[in-house]
Amino acid sequence: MIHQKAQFGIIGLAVMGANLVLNLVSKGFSVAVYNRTAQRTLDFAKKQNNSHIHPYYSIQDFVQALERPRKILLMVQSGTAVDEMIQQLEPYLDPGDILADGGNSFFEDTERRCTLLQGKNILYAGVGISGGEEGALHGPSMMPGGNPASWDCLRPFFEAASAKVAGLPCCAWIGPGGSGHFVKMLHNGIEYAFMQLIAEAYGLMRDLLKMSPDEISRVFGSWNQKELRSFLVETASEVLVCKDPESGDYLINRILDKPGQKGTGKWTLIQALESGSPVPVIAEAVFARMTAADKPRRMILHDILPGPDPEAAHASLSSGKKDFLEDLEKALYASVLCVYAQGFQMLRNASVQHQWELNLSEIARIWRGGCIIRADILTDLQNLFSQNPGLDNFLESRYFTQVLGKAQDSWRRVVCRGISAGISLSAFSSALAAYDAIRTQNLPANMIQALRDSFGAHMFERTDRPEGLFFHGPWHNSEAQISSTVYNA
Ligand code: NBP
Repeated sequence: MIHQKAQFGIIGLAVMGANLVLNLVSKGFSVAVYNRTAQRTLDFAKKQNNSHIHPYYSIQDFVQALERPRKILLMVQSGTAVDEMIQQLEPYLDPGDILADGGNSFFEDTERRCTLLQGKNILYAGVGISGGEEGALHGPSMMPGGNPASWDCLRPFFEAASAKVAGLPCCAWIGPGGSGHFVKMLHNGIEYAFMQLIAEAYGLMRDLLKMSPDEISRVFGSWNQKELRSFLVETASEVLVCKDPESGDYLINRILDKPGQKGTGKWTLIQALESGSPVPVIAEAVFARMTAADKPRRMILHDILPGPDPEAAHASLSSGKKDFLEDLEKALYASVLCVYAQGFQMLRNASVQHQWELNLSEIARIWRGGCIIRADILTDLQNLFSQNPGLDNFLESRYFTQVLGKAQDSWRRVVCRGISAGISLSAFSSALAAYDAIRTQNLPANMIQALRDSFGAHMFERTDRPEGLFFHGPWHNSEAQISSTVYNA
């Protein structure tokens, strides 16, 4: 009996891998599958019972069952599992075969693997995939990067599998090396910040306005009809009305306020610090999760540290609920804009630093469908970056300056109300502070320079001399006059 070779191979049959297999098979492709634990492969093949799914129980059989050049997608846990799989696969691969990693790998690992395999003529790609289980099954957003020679072979599979918006696949070649995984990492950073903002908006409605989950759900639902339309706002509306089958209560009321995190937010921050890209809302979102996760400390300090009377704050708003909700909608939109602006700015910086030549318009486009941060705002960003690819920060565009101009009073009222009531609004207030910082001509940072020079002789530039000339001040009695030097950076 002659076995037809499979067109594509997937290794790793947990949530993401299994659903991507089903997705590709539904598009008419034949897929060979392998999983480290054979039982998972066996269960999957038995459950699906689909002639287009070819299960294998040894790496060698799996590789030999694939059409050449072989196209293999790893969907295993990021980290050492990827290196282990590469090691196991390598002896059976031929020059020209394509190996792609669709997990959430750290982009520098992807760069390393890309270079390593390039030396063996194996075309390596690092593919950011977003959309969770549903996305993997029905169409994720896909961000492939790495060896560009891999793209022609991967393209038909990825474009078929990915989500479609306006008839186009939410998948585009991102660039060389680890750029695909970098873009996915930043996507996740934006996701962290967006979720923190939603959580804070929920907290204001729950604690300041004393609204029920049902009512809050309707508010998110109505916001999702307008500028804030997005997967996350829609999902917030949905999760709020889900009931707990055990207690009959709203499930949200029974969920412990201890969030988890898998690391992509932290990676975004580390990269932001290393590349000098300010992403304060993402930073606050990561720190807010850490603070929230430390529930025992919060329980102790709750009884010790004083705060304002929450009942008084609630009473003061009793007649202004409608106005406050209108303010909150505008404040959330303005803050979300700041998050995307910080994220895209970091992408631009990374593109320059790594010479990736990222196409920001295309990135906005492929994030419009399938992924967790899909939102209407991305349509505006796609158009904006396509009309002006060199745009440094999209908040400079006339459209967004007008939007922020209209929102800023509401934004300030929301942050003031929350702070007065003792409600922690780390993301909202960070977004507003960042907005105020970038629009301020004279920041008090001259004081920082004075202090640094006074105690550490770090020198400063002057307002009345050309930039690039550095001076040291006569801070101490023994120093009679200002000295200057030209800084040779
Ligand atoms: P997991 O991240 O939970 O990983 C489980 C898979 O990795 C199983 O197939 C497991 O095999 C395999 N694996 C492990 Br663990 N160690 C291995 C090793 N040393 N060698 C070979 N295989 C190994 O799966 P997932 O949630 O489907 O995610 C897959 C990738 O996609 C991850 O990188 C994840 O970060 C990323 N991602 C996930 C989501 C999501 O919503 N879950 C979304 C986007 C991206 P076993 O069955 O033998 O244990």
